[in-house]
Amino acid sequence: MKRIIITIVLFTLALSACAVQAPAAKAGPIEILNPWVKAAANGENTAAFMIVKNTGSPTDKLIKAEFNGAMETEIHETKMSNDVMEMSPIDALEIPANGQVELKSGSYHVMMMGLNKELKAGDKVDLTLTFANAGSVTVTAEVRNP
Ligand SMILES: [Cu+2]
Repeated sequence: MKRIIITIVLFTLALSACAVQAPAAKAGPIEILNPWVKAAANGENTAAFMIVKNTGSPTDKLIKAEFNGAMETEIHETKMSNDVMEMSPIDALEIPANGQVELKSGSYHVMMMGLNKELKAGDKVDLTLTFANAGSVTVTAEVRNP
């Protein structure tokens, strides 16, 4: 009896693709990773999430977020206040030198208020982020179901 065992290690490729995440956009030392927007109906509010990485120095600041598909777009933080989660706009989000900040649910996020059309899972939307040092960068974010 003859047995041939062939091992194809395709999963190592998949693993390395996960470990080394290519930035979605770059501005100087600033890299934007995994940008996405929560699906929402026309007229609703939604939020964008991502990792903002500063691969250099000095410290930078995200000072503005723009999205032309909403009435207003702001940078928000979420805080616990008397056991209630509250979010409020902030003027700037500090991105430490050689560090990163994750915008995620329950934390910092880009708030998009009053959508002028429905955002469905799979859609792509462009956001413009402005940093104090690195300048402006346009990021294409995928709409996902939360
Ligand atoms: Cu918010």
